[in-house]
Amino acid sequence: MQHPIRFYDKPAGGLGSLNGTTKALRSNSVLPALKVLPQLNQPGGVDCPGCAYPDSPKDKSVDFCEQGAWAIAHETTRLRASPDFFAGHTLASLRTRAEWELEGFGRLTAPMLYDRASDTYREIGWDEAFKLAAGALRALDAPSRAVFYASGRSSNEAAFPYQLFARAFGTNNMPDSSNYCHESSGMALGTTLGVGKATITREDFEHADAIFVFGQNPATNHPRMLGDLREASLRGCRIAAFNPMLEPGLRGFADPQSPLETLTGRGTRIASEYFQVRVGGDLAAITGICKAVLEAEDAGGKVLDRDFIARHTSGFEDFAATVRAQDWQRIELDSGLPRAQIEKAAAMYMASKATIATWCMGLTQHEYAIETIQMLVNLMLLRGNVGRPGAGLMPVRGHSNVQGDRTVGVTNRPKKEWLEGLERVFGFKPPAQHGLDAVAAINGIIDGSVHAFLGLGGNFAVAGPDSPRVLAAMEGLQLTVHIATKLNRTHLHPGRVGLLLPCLSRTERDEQAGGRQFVSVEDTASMVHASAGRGDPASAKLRSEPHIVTELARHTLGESQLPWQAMGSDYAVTRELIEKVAQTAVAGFEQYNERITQPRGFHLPNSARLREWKTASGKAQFTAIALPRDTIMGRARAAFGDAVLCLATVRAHRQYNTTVYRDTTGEVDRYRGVHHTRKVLFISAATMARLGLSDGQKVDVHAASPDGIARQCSGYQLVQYDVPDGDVFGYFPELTPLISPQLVARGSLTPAFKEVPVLLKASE
Ligand SMILES: Nc1nc2c(c(=O)[nH]1)N[C@H]1C(S)=C(S)[C@@H](COP(=O)(O)OP(=O)(O)OC[C@H]3O[C@@H](n4cnc5c(=O)[nH]c(N)nc54)[C@H](O)[C@@H]3O)O[C@H]1N2
Ligand SMILES: Nc1nc2c(c(=O)[nH]1)N[C@H]1C(S)=C(S)[C@@H](COP(=O)(O)OP(=O)(O)OC[C@H]3O[C@@H](n4cnc5c(=O)[nH]c(N)nc54)[C@H](O)[C@@H]3O)O[C@H]1N2
Ligand SMILES: [Mo]
Repeated sequence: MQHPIRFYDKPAGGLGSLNGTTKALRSNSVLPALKVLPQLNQPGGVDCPGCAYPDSPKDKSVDFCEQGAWAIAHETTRLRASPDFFAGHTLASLRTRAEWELEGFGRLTAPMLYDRASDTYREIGWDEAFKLAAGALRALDAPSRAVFYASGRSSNEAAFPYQLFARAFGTNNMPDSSNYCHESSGMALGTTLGVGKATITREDFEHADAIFVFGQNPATNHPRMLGDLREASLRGCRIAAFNPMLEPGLRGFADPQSPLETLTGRGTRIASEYFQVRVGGDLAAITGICKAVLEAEDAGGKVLDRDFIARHTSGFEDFAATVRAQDWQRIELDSGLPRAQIEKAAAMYMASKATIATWCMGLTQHEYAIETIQMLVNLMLLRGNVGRPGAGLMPVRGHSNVQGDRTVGVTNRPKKEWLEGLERVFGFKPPAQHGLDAVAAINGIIDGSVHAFLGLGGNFAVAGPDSPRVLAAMEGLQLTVHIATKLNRTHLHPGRVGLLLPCLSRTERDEQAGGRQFVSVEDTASMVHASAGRGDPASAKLRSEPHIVTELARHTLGESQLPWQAMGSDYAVTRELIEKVAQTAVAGFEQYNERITQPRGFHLPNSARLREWKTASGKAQFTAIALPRDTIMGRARAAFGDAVLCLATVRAHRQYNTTVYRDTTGEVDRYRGVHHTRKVLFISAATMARLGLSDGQKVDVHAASPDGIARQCSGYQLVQYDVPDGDVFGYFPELTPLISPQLVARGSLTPAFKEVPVLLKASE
């Protein structure tokens, strides 16, 4: 059997990225993509539909990355999944296809309705589609039977009418991709700093002395951030990475825009220190750093910002006492890091005058995600690292407008002020009771209490836990409506009325009755800016997301007092309405329509950045957290024995969430060196030796599920890799069937995608 790994010993970026960009273009669509790329992330251009990393505040002629090029090439593909295509493929046959094949059929071109007799999707007219959806929604016995899912790629101008539709219909059942993603970050920051968003902007990277990067693989998922880290490193900023996997992409980076680095293949060092915590060990590691800082203070080191702590914070004494009470042995055991390393991280933190902490899914998709991020806030508060230049916290968001969708009301837990704003502007009383989040929606679909599913983008069932069971259960729904650009597996399990409604993508021209439209999005640093597609639509039958959403609403709710048609035909109307609702709920939307035309848009003020604390105590809040004893892995090992391993599901280089890209040269995960197969598990030599397994061997992965349901994925090849003993890593979405919906983060209920107890058995 061929070993799938070829060790990658070059810095990230460089020629590999340039080749990757060229391949992206060759693979699909040279001309359309080449037209889009120069406009990407530029004033007056298109916001990259890839990640939510902020645009450059400087004038840069190029502000896109290899991964953006792949996203654009796949969006502007010439391939079409047309009605003829669907006529020739039953859903049963499509269900046997791999993720990349579904994606590879190309753009959807016409509205389709599922026909059970032929097991195919068939074209119908738009008006008929809207009427069918409206009829099925109105036939539900209660509004709470419906869920309105949103993936974070939609614009503010689509998301706002979507949440208005759900609430005017009578429900807050608005699960979104945030529930799967940074929910824990929003909650942890909200309780401690009073605002659930990053306290820094991209400029701050130019002023930091130290940057701590937790649980993030930016070479693959936020390559533009790697450019900022490279510049920081070049000017002497120290960078610490906390990651159980030794990620080659975090160690060095050759800037594809630097001819010297690209040609010599010699990059710039990114992480000056690499801390290989155990999976789920960050809470203990950060507790240890806090403890070392407090010990240095006790030894007379004067390392705390006493003035800041006194003036701006609350809860310091409780927090400090709890941290002091944690013993080093326990910290070492739980974090997987020796005390000396933790003290090294603490020394680095104490030597820095301005520190930034960033994080991504390595912190959020864990049982104790909220506590971990709260502990990180504690650490930053100790030296006043919030609300001054070059210092602060940044959850690096995933989907390009996931933050904006939340700002304009897409959430199952709306704030009171937002609902009051809706009532004031629209004159109806929105439901106050919180709705279903993603995991609750999954449970509702499985237990039959949910009857209708609408999805504004995304791949709901495949992106969530227990995908096979959820997909099967979706066929029992009265209604499924998917607003999408491309085919995916969730679409292959339609309800009794099953609609697939194709929409314009972000790179395409959007003409409405009110003229040519543009949309707006908010990045992870709270910059709201415009995005205007110019390309020809993939099909004349495509409609824009705002049009589809407002027409669905109008057909369902009738011509009430709500201005559906105005919002669907002139997005300036929507922005004006957002501004009105936001007036008393979200600061910073004043003169939205005027300011959105500024070249780089505008920044939504962040109260914590201004050192105004909108918390219960009116101060920045320290949180006293003791290391937990009751854990997912502890419970699983007690029930299933010591052979239980902790599986963290991660992304490969050639994928965007559930969208898997096929690279004809077989490259799957460049920096980790994986080729030709995604069915691999990264595992340490020590773990293999302990379990009697060997490198390259094939295994079946069995979930050590808390609910007793058998879950299995077969035929995974073991790859020896530098990871902690007891932890294994593999790719989602393929391994998602192992995940029980009971494995969630406390408080945020985000699935613990990085903390799945599994057992390995040699394949027959
Ligand atoms: N090209 C591309 N770009 C993307 C995406 C994509 O799929 N493709 N997805 C977008 C989205 S929605 C998101 S949310 C982001 C995701 O961006 P990331 O969070 O970078 O993505 P993951 O692959 O989930 O990687 C998480 C990292 O966390 C590490 N990790 C796992 N467990 C732990 C742990 O317990 N502690 C620590 N410290 N680290 C851990 C893994 O080794 C890995 O390096 O990227 C966005 N950008
Ligand atoms: N096991 C495991 N599961 C995970 C994660 C993990 O780390 N491990 N990460 C989680 C995270 S962080 C996230 S954010 C979720 C992502 O969950 P989702 O957002 O639901 O999934 P995506 O794969 O991003 O959605 C892709 C689909 O979106 C549609 N699409 C693409 N562009 C557009 C557009 O412009 N408009 C519309 N209407 N549709 C469009 C296409 O049909 C495409 O198939 O997955 C989560 N799932
Ligand atoms: Mo995400």
